[in-house]
Amino acid sequence: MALSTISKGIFSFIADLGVDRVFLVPGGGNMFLVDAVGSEPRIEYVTVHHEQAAVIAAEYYSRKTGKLGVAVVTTGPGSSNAVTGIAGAWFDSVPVLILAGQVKKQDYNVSGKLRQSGPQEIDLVSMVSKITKFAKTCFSPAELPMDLKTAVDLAQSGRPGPVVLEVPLDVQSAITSWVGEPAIAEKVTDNVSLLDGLSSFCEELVTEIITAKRPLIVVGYGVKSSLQIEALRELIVSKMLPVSLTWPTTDFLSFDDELNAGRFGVVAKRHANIVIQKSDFILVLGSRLDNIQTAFKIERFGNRAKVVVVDIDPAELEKLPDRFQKFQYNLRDFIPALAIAISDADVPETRKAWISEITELRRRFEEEVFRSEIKEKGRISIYDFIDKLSNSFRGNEIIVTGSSGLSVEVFYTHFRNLKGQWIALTTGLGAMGYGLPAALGVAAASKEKIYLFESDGSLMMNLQELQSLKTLGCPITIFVQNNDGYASIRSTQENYFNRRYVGTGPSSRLEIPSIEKLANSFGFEYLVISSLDDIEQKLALAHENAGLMICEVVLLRDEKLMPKCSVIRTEDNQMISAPIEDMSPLLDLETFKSIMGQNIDPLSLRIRKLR
Ligand SMILES: Cc1ncc(C[n+]2csc(CCOP(=O)(O)OP(=O)(O)O)c2C)c(N)n1
Ligand SMILES: [Mg+2]
Repeated sequence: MALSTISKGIFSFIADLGVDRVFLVPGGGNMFLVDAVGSEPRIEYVTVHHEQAAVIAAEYYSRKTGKLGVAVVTTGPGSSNAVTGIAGAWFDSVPVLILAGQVKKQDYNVSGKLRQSGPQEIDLVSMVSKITKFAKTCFSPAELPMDLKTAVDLAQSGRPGPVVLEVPLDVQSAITSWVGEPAIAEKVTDNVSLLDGLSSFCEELVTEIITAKRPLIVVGYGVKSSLQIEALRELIVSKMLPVSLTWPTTDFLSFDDELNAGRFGVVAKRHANIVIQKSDFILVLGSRLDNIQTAFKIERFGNRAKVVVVDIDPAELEKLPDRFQKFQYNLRDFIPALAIAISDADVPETRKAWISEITELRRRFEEEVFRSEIKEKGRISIYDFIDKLSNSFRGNEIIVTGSSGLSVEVFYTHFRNLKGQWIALTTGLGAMGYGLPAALGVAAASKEKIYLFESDGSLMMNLQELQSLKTLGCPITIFVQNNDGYASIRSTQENYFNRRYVGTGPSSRLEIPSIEKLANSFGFEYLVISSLDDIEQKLALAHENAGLMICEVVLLRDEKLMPKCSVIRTEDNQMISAPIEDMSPLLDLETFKSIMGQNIDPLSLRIRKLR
């Protein structure tokens, strides 16, 4: 019987899962794990320059491939650096395994009374207990195969999410005959079968969908993470069902598809929110309907509709108002079952009128753009850039964006996505610094050229990963939005603090270095867009480039994000959120009533008086 280290067994097991890329930062505390990744012929490791980036890259590898993402970090600072990435994968339900080094058992702070016992020891397991599905320090080589299998099963089953396995040095190096073949896992509690009543529920649902005059399907990220995008798309196209999308499902249908009712929320195109409030039957699939999506008033969401929600997570269902009908199913089971139940149903005549109404609303508000009145020489409006960028694509591109800031918000409001594009961001955490490592994870998973849309402040937060992209060498064009720092926070400081700027731009001690010099030092080709005159040619050059390119886009510094659902101050200094369908700049009352009917929310009258 051949003997090897436990670490080699771990990566043999991971390679058996089909995982072919692992992201890592080496250290003393994970040295056997690192050596084992390097020796596993089926895995190509990707070295990054910060553990936060390793976890983010693993998250995006998973998003792109549908497989488990894997990151290897060392103990102490390697582990604490990983925490932000773990939080991001937790909120967005992405299966990532973090293998962390740990001091050997005899050095470990067993009582927990000391701050530290072993060299660089830190208790990652306790730190991430609330943001992981499973986190364990595995002290026993004999138990490790089972712990690993349990961790991997949990990460990928039920509502997916990150898992952490800390492996002490003496366990990493333990000699074993285990070569990574599947271990028997403990019963994975998350794998409960949720099929009770599924087919009769689907049949009833079909009747409601067919009899509704204005049905709408809300497509949440759960549809993507349960790998049901194709199946749902086929269903909605064949049954002509309009969909409302969230930012992470932007790429579900092209922007101009007649069934695409838009991306709704606090920051959205006006028609997208109006359609939600005009629908009479909404089926919400795998979307947690958070405050940013419902404009802080879940009770009013779909207020003229019967709302049915299907989600895997009972806690997400429980938080919803009693007015909603809630069903706990895994979309992997539910969507195929619905497809069968609806297959023979005819599309009712009324559907055409509803689709035309949506198309009409979209045409009316699609072009609604609020450029800054101010002109600055050598700077362009982000609205113009997004417009030209949308036009410059042909379809089928891979596009990754940053996760925070005004530029990203404008992107998800105004970008016109085309057929076949794959678009991704991490939403829940909303952290700066995601763009570069996210692009790295996707680049490692894909052979094709990728595009990254990122803003200058966020770029700075994981700048070192430009080098990881260079080392990986996959073709990429990075559009860096230069608006002199933190435009979104400057806007807050303008509105709430009478323009007392603190740490948000060059005048308040926040500077961004020359993007051109950065491109040069990291070995990227450089291009700058600062005028509309030659923007098409420049974009064409960016598309033609088959290497590594940074394209700096010099933007007006302080454009406003519009339209949006405003927060309005009342006479007695209370803050109230405007109704989701009534975005600012507010339409005049008669126009608004002509769209929504006479029966509008009284709040719409009140906010017009307060203005
Ligand atoms: C890690 C992290 N720290 C702080 C914040 C708070 N924050 C939100 S947006 C923002 C500024 C973003 O600037 P930039 O990336 O340049 O985008 P812009 O708003 O300028 O388009 C900050 C500091 C955050 N989201 N994430
Ligand atoms: Mg900026």
